[in-house]
Amino acid sequence: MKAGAPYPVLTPEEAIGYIKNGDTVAFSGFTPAGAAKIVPATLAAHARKVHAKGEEFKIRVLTGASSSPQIEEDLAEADAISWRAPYQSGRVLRQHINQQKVEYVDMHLSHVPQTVASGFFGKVNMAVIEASEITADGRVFLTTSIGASPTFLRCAEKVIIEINRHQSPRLREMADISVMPPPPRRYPIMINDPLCRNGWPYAIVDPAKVIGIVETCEPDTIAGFAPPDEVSEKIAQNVIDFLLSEMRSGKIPKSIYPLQAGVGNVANAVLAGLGTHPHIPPFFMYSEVFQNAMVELMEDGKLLGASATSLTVTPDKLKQIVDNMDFFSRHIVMRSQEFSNHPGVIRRLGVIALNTILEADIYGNANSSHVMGSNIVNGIGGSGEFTRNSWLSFLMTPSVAKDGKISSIVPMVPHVDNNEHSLQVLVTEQGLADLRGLGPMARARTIIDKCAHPMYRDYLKRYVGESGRGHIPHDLTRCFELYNNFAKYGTMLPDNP
Ligand code: 0RQ
Repeated sequence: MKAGAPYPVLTPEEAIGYIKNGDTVAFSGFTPAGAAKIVPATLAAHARKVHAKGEEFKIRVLTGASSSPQIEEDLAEADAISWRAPYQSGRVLRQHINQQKVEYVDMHLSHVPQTVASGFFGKVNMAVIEASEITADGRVFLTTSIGASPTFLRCAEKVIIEINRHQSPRLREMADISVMPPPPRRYPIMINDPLCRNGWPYAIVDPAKVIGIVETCEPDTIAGFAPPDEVSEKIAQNVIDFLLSEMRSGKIPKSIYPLQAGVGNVANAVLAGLGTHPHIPPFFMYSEVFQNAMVELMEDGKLLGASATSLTVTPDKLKQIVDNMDFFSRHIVMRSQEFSNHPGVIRRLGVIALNTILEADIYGNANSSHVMGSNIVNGIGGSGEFTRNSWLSFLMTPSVAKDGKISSIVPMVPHVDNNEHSLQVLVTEQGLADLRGLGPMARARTIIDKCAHPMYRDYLKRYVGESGRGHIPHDLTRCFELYNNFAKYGTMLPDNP
């Protein structure tokens, strides 16, 4: 069928007329990459007007992961979100979640498509999806992310397409899109190396569901990273030294397995360090987000290829990719998040996972999402899928936060999202604890000696020594003492100078 769509062109104001108070709306986007923009911004303005009249207007918001400022900031500031899944990283939205104004479902990202398709979230009333083109027969060419959009297009009752003229139509050359059928008819996933393709360059929608298209011309809003600080660089160095020693001993093959790197400055510093180290061989990545640092590494031949679900790069880097698409489309595959984060594929490829946490306890349970056990920062994101299923899992954190007033190594974490059974190697700027093969007491000794900041080591050793017997000794009257101290005195160890 000839490309060129017979869909009405709507103004954003006309489009939002189809979205009602209480609706569940699924927006495209995985990070701000490929996120819907003009429709949520117009919806936020509409919500403010409705609220000014004293009427209710809130929607339930689904995305692939975190999203555009129009969703995380504008819609949240307009008090127009009642429920949000599966991940966020917005300042305003975070506040609303912690004030319990927004109900937040923090979940593993590969679960999103099947959770939506199974109806576990109820009906999706509307999907708003950014694309570079939609054809008359319902082929939708996505832009800088795939995320969960293929499933949103299939499952939503109605669909609005934001055609973003700013996004290059050539982005489709990296897309490899398919949707997993429901169990028990699931087929083996034919991803046997990071660049395998098993789908199509487009997602599919029933044209009868498409209300219309809204035209826009806006770049993704993606900020660059701060240059790595001293602590991040030390953490990176500890990771690199360990990988090199494992390669020398033959535990990691000389050609090194595919890497995954999480979000944040520490992960970025590790990636940059690995990429520039003369003894780390060229490598592949099987990750979730394709980040800035990876563009140069790929051009330099250090990064041989990458699988991801979004191109979360700044506008200059995106231009570099688009201008050199003949090269990059041979080296990058963008998949739906049910494949980029699929536990079976991560296990099959032997991924080496590098993610950042807020804190860990002396036995190896980690918290990457809730400060003091209560206040959300972002969410678990893809870190659980990669940490649990990788061949080798690293979790990284500075040993202290807030100028040393908080220790990132504690007797018991008050929230666990990556647990002792998943974590293999814990890293801080102090050193690296290889926990493989260690029972709880040996883990505690290793983590305290290698990873805790010196000013907290004696306290942690005393805690273990005074906690009695058992497989994993704990004194339940004291396990949160450091947090109680912080709440009372503003520092975890008030007796320390
Ligand atoms: O507070 O904002 O007031 O300054 O927490 O800390 O060090 O700036 O965090 O940007 O490196 O992100 C875990 C949040 C780290 C991130 C986390 C305070 C600290 C600061 C933030 P301020 P940093 P980073 C998917 C990858 C989960 C999701 C994931 C994350 C603020 O990496 O969201 O991994 N991870 N996705 O001062 C109290 C502590 C603290 C603390 C730091 N112990 N207690 N506050 N802070 N440690 C997988 C992929 O494939 C991509």
